[in-house]
Amino acid sequence: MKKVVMLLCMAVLLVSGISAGGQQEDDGKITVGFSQIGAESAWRVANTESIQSEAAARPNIELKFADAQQKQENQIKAIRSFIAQGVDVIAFSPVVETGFEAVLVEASEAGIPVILTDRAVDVQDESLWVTFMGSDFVEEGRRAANWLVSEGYTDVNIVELQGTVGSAPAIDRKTGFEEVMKANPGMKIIKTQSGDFTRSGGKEVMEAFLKAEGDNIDVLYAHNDDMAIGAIQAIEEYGLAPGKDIIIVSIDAVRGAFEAMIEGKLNCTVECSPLLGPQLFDAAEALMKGEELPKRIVTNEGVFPQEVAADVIDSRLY
Ligand code: GYE
Repeated sequence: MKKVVMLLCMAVLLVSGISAGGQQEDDGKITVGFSQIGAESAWRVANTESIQSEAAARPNIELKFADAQQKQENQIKAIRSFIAQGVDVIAFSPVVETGFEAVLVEASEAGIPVILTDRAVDVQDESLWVTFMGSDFVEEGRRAANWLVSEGYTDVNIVELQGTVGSAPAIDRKTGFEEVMKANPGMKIIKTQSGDFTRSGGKEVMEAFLKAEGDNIDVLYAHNDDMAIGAIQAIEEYGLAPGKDIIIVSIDAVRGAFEAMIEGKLNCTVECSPLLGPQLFDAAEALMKGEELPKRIVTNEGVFPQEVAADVIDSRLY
């Protein structure tokens, strides 16, 4: 009898000691593999901080964090390595929308649930991911355009700094903005190009816009604050006053945008919260308890025009 009990105990230990991928010791923790895009913007840095600090604050969470340095191939490699390590949950913020199907099928075959944070993927089989948490980027684009309309900037030449080509926020922020433009035919986009969501990209592309169009530009719409901040520098170097000669609206609402607004150089920022850490680990814990998650978890966000910048800057968390 003793022998049988011992054997049983060993079997239980063996089974419980091996998780989905079969190589991991079970210390009662939930292991989450997270593939981050990189550190292209202040938004992304705040997003990483939110995820890492929230994981550190939860004793039941073990985070395996991988930085893809803006390369999709690195994200795919990281996800494959999470599968091989047998993590409990995979989470990632896809740099672009397409091209993730194969690796998501591999995760699904390994029985590992996938949570999308911040950005969506474009896959036919939506059961390949459990939930997508993050902002409504189309709505952000609408909000940026609606702010211009509400200020009377409806008969304007606009230049647009797009985010990373093929990324969900670049595609959606353009769509939302153009939707509002359709109802306001005096709003024209005269130049549009990607600045890859970086300050240096924003500056470089704005320099080219100014070279081509100069005084013809009334408004700059930047898909994120970092590109707007880079563009502000280009506008000043060109000899125009950002925020006055060229009206600027951008997205994210990071601290740098509030500083630029207080200096009168940026006119409006549309909020996009990077503080997804708590939501992410709540979802991972719920999954491990066998709970059902909503397919879409949308972040709550606002719009901040220049007039309120000084009043709210101290309450900003990123
Ligand atoms: O707006 C930008 C970042 O995916 C919402 O990525 C995110 C975007 C954010 O680089 O600053």
